[in-house]
Amino acid sequence: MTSLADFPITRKWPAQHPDRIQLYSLPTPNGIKVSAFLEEAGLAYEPHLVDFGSSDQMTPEFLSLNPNNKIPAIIDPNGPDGKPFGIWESGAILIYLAEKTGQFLPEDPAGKYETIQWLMWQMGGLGPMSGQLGFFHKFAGREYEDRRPFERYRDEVKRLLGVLDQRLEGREFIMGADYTIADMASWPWLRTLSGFYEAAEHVDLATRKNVLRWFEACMARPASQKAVNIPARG
Ligand SMILES: N[C@@H](CCC(=O)N[C@@H](CS)C(=O)NCC(=O)O)C(=O)O
Repeated sequence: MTSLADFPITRKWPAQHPDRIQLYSLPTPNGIKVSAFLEEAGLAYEPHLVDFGSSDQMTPEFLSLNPNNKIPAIIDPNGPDGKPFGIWESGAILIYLAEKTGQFLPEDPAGKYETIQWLMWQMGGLGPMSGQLGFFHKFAGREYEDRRPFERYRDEVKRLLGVLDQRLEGREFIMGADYTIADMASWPWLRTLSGFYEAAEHVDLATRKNVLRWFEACMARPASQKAVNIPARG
């Protein structure tokens, strides 16, 4: 596609600023990762609210960009080769934006792939396991008589937090002194586990001192403070 207007999603969510990155999202943990990056990098972008209450993510317009019916998704009007480029999956978006801007991802190959390793740890571990724990602890799954699914995800999240705690021993952020996309991918899940999911006690968060210290530092960043409310809920 050669122009932003060629993307059918723009019919439902018209661009007021077609020169800016178009963000289709909601401030959930996966959505916040991307708004956190955009705010940190100071990129010009236009947020569009994808309202789950109206099943916006299931509309043909949304599915034309992300057939997987999940936020976040973006279109960069100035993508590779100067052409508009749509991309979804929060981890892929973070890598894309980091490489585009040269920020929040080390340039040296070892540092770069180690950061991606921790990003993938979040994408395949901390995120999905926490999401399942949320379902079995806070949402419909909490009514299930069989507690084994809850216990399984609780124990797995507990284990993952232990791994993160160990990694953060003697390190300010996951990669050391520098805040990277690995941190941006992970702290929004800590926020949801202890906040919305009310699961902190179940996963022994209070004993994970390094995680707690790191989480406070990530959340205190001005970009994080803004990101947690972007796009503003209607
Ligand atoms: N692996 C995906 C997961 C995205 C995801 O699960 N998004 C949720 C909100 S946090 C969603 O859009 N759910 C809507 C639905 O499943 O219909 C990513 O990281 O982008």
